[in-house]
Amino acid sequence: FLKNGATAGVTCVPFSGGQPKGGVDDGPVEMVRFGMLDQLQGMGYAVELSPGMDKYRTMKPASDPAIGVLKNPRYVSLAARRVAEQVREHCAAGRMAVTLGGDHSIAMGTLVGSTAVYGDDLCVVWVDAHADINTPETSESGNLHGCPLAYILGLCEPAAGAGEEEDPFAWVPAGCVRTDRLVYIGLRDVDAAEKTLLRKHGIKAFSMHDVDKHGIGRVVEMALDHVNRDRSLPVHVSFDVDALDPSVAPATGTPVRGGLTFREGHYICEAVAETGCLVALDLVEVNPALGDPESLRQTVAVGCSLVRCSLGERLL
Ligand code: B3U
Ligand code: MN
Ligand code: MN
Repeated sequence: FLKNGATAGVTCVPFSGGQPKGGVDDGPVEMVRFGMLDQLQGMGYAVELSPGMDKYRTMKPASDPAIGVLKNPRYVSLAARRVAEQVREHCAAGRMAVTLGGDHSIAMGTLVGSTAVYGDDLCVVWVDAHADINTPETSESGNLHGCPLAYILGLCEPAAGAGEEEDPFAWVPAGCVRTDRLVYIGLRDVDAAEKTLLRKHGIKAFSMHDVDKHGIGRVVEMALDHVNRDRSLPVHVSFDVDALDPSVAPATGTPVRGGLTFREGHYICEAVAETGCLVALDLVEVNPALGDPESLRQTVAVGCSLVRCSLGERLL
């Protein structure tokens, strides 16, 4: 799929509006400061950086009252819509689209962008402690980083006749990712209503229980078999750093015990890279404001190394 796979199209999204904790907007800058772009160039990639990343901070509407339970709905919508356009441009140019968040609500944008180019062939591997599939009806927190997949898969009830004014996410093509082309790895903190949605729509998920039971090698193989048996379809990996155990990635907004080890996280990235099918990668929820300087360094470093492994860095 990648005509020009040696170019990484990097989009930095300093955005925190999908959840309440400040600091996650500094994730991308810290990763770049740690050398992310130089590291990709060192691996032989040309790097094309999306312009105007500071706009994500300044595009916050002056007034953005909650719609139902949903917090910052207009801001999240505006940011994700811009992400969608920047990712779409990278994919359309045949670049490997790498998006550094920012909270996970921005994946609404990355997936609209990648599917705009690859259509519903696109397979999604969602690596996360959480399912991020709440609808506006099921969300208890009102935080939109817990909702992106519900919009993408088309699980949200469209308010009858609602336009942009009532539904800021009316621009998201509902169902742009097929439910049978999504697979989760790493789940361990899933709301009751989310479990019902996963069951109802027959969405494949490998929890930490499955990782313990089968080992990460077998889990990744089963996950790829489910969405992409022939290893012929384009793959988008959306990696929430909280999928990793908090001992490995402590600087994140909603750490959950019992997560992926350092190696298990990297193995997922390496195994997807080996298929040659990766077209887009999100690395989200690195929050440099949480924890001591060593926690921050550790989390930023692991974020960068997950990106490098996904883009083909090998141990030998
Ligand atoms: N499912 C909960 C919690 C959560 C989701 N994503 C994160 N936390 N990081 C929610 O708020 O929707
Ligand atoms: Mn998460
Ligand atoms: Mn997430």
